[in-house]
Amino acid sequence: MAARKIIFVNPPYERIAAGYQFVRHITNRSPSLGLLYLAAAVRERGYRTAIIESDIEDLDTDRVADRIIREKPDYVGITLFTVGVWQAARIARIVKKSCPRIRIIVGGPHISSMSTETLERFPQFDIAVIHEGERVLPELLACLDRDETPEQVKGILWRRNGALIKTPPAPSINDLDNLPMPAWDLLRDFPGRYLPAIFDYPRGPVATLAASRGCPFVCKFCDTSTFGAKVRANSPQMVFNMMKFLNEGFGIRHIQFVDDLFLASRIRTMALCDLIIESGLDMTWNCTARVDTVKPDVLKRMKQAGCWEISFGLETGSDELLRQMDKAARVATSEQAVRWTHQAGIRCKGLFMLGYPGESSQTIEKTKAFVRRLPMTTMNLSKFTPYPGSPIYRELYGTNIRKDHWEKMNGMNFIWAPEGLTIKELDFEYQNILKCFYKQRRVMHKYIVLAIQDPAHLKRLFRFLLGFLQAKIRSYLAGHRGALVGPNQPGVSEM
Ligand code: B12
Ligand code: SF4
Repeated sequence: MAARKIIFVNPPYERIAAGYQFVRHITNRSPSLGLLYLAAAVRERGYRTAIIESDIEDLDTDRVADRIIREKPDYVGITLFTVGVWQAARIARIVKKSCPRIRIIVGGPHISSMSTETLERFPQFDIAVIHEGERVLPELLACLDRDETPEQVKGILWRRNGALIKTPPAPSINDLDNLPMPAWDLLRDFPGRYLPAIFDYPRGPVATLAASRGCPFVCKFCDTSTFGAKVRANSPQMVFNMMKFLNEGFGIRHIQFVDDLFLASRIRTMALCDLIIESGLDMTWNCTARVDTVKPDVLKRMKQAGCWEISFGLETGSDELLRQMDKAARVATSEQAVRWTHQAGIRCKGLFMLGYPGESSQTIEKTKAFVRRLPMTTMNLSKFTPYPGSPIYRELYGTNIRKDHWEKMNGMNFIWAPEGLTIKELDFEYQNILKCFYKQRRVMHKYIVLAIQDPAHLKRLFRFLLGFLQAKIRSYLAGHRGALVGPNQPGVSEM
């Protein structure tokens, strides 16, 4: 029997407004690390496999579906963030209509908390894999290959005669070092196309890595349902091996660590830094850390080992709001961590959130003052979104499932407003907070230095500006008087 085939899909979820496609030149183009791990795990068992990164390959739902129908795999595995569910459902519907025998399997952060609701709503998804997939998926496929029902496979939700059956949870993966390395070789044009957002890295090419999984904290806005509370980690040697493999095999010069808690263990961090320093590996990297895990001595070693930037979830300038989010840290701790990082010569990126329950004009003013006085190099401000799987989702909506909002859950839309503020006011303050930070001369200066150090940034900026100009000209020629419009993307109503 010829080897069975599975195509993995990261569906399109970019919500770039019609007519603004040129924005793609400066946005994040990171692949799904989850799909890279899954593809490696099934390939090891003899399956033929491919990965479609829809947004990065510039494919809309119809073109993704066409490609799947052309390649006629036995299985399709789709990774789902909440924001991508509707587009994924559209792909699955088209594929099923043309090739009903193809099994559609879904997994990912959205499925870890919303498996039942999602399979109830979308009959075109056949089976859901809940939580980590590297061990469950090969077992599930082996069972389906034999035409057996998968009731013995742990960690899935499947359909039997129209009813949904959930099997007991699969054990979490503790021996991360034994997983095969992510299958970067399956990505089309890796690493060239897979850049983070402009100015978010010192020099390309760039790849993402996770050195650990899990987080024991329960910040109320955060969805930790995929990996749970138990922290599991790769050994420092394995992380180092993966960095070296990427450097020697693909010429990668910068790594973005995507762990929730990169600094969960000081011992592991120091050991990894020692390995990098001793080997002389010429790579830079960035990671995310909690403000209460950094200390000057660790920062110093991290800097020596190539750490370029640390992102901190600072969220707000108000202690009261931090308390309401169940964040352990307070504004003073955040400030200390940012100053230590700055003093160590590491760039600092502040991750903020606007519109959390309890936000008010007073807390917004505190955040503005906070972003002005911190020595950060860059900041991200997301619009508060109650993601399914986060404690605040249950608090705000109870057991109501707000499927109507899924499409907007990308941190760039306010779908909820705290008492005393309207969404219009929040949108206005969103711009103001960003201006408070980005209009500072020292911030602009850092961006100019970065552009000079790596002109690739300037090239991206140039393409963006050129695209903008072309879009404007097209608009005038079409009689739209400069307004940027284009064909609409399929929406919820078209499902
Ligand atoms: C890196 C990252 C990104 C990257 C890359 C995203 C990507 N494509 O993977 C970028 C920066 C692009 C990104 C963007 C966003 N992100 Co993000 N991101 C992460 C982060 C920090 C790590 C993801 C990761 O690589 N994990 C490691 C890999 C190995 O795990 P994994 O992808 O989950 O895959 C495993 C399982 O889920 C499962 N699985 C996954 N897919 C499938 C498919 C099948 C068929 C099967 C069987 C199993 C399976 O098996 C995999 C292996 O074990 C997570 C936090 C986290 N802890 O996961 C947030 C997280 C996934 N992001 C989140 C969000 C909300 C977003 C945004 C929507 C908004 C935002 N806050 O920025 C945007 C949307 C992007 C867009 N295009 O519009 C939320 C998702 C919540 C939700 N319910 O949707 C998370 C969980 C953060 C959080 N704690 O709230 N993100
Ligand atoms: S925000 Fe960070 S520390 Fe808080 S629960 Fe999420 S991953 Fe853990």
